[in-house]
Amino acid sequence: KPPLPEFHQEDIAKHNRKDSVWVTYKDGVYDVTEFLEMHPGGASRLMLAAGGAIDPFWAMYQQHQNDEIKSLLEGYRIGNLAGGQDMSQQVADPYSNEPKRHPALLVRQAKPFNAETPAELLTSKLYTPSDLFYVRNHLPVPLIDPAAYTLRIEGEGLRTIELSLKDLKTKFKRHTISATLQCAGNRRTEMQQLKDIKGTTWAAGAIGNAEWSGVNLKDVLEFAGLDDKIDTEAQHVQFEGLDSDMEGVCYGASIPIEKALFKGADVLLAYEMNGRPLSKDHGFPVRVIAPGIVGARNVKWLSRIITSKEESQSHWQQQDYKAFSPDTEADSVNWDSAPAIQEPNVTSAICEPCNDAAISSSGGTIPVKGFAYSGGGHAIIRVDVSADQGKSWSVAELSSVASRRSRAWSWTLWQADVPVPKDHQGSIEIICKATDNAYNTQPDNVAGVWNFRGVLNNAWHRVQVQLEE
Ligand code: MTE
Ligand code: MO
Repeated sequence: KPPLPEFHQEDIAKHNRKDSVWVTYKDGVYDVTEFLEMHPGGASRLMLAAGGAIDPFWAMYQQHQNDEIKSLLEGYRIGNLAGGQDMSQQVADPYSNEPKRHPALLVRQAKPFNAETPAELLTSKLYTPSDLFYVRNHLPVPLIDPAAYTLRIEGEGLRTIELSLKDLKTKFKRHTISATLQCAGNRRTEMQQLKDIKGTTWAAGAIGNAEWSGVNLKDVLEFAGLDDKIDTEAQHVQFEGLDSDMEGVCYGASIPIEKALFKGADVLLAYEMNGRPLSKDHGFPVRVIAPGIVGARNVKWLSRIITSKEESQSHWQQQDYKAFSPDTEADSVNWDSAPAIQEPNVTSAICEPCNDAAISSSGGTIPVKGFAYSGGGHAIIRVDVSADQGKSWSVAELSSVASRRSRAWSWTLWQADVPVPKDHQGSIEIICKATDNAYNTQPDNVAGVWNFRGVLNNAWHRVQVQLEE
């Protein structure tokens, strides 16, 4: 404990206005007034803790608990809590009820839980086993009693209704679709290697494909009275989850209403994944599956659906999950200058061999496997693979779940036998790129698509391998 003045809680509590912001952490007192505008989560988030302890906030958002942030905070220390108090002792862990997880998942952050599927397990099946499917949680997993669960539906053009889980299962036709979910931050590490990015570190495994069953969102909206041929002013469908932060603010997102209503839209309120009830991590008892749309809009633990003139005003719709120019910086960004990500761009990745693998070159070719995916229902039409820096390309063999025109919601798995370049020096780079049915394809390098949130990285995917005789 540094030899600094001691302060009582009552003194600290007075420093709760923007011109003087004090907080405590463990046994320390900090004047963070100057840091306020630099807080990555926004000044208003930090103001919630002004005049008091940040320990409960850091227990919720444990991404704060690293040496870099702790030493940044120490730089603002002005004193110690009187009487040797340590506030962290009084905070309950909001993550004490988390479900058990498969040990093979690669955990990128423990609290909230974020974990991806290991590359070598990703492409063995067209459907990713549910317990190996990546998990992306922003908050603790909510505890939900399925018998007490209700889904509220309201908004423009609707009468307000509430449906139980039983209502959903018995009053509406059951639909099953195959669809891929991918986090917008998938492949962020490649961007982080170029230039530092704050955000969950993802290799290429924040993606998975599953069979989802539930009811059609369109059927439920119509049941609540929506008639899009008449006068509805609804332009967006907002979703809210039952997971919430310390102020009771829940996870939320929205999709444009046409995405829910067009013929063949296939947006589900899903209660099953791969033929079994949803697991806790994947949204039990009901989640949105908006196929062809980025993971963030597929709201889990669904509690409310609101048709509206407006998009969701949630942090994740308005101040996250948007991509900007490489020169746009976090502290000066105008969030309103870019639309929320909906349909992700075409991407692909090599899953086998993995980076730095030692492989035999004796057969003259290298077997390469991976996935490709494009948003908006675009089918993958081709994947090209090169082992000589793009001088020559092998066309991969594709396999995918059968899909109808403009409704290719599932990824494509691929494999290719790529010739070993004759002049190799013992180590080579393998590259892949995919093309979708709109002839969209991938950019060759990360630099041009780099953005400070590290989203939508779809540069050519590259792995380095060592060749052995
Ligand atoms: N829904 C709620 N309620 N809370 C969340 O944190 N995360 C979103 C989305 N839905 C999230 C959510 C994000 S960013 C992604 S990528 C997907 O869920 C991940 O779904 P999964 O964990 O089932 O793979
Ligand atoms: Mo995500």
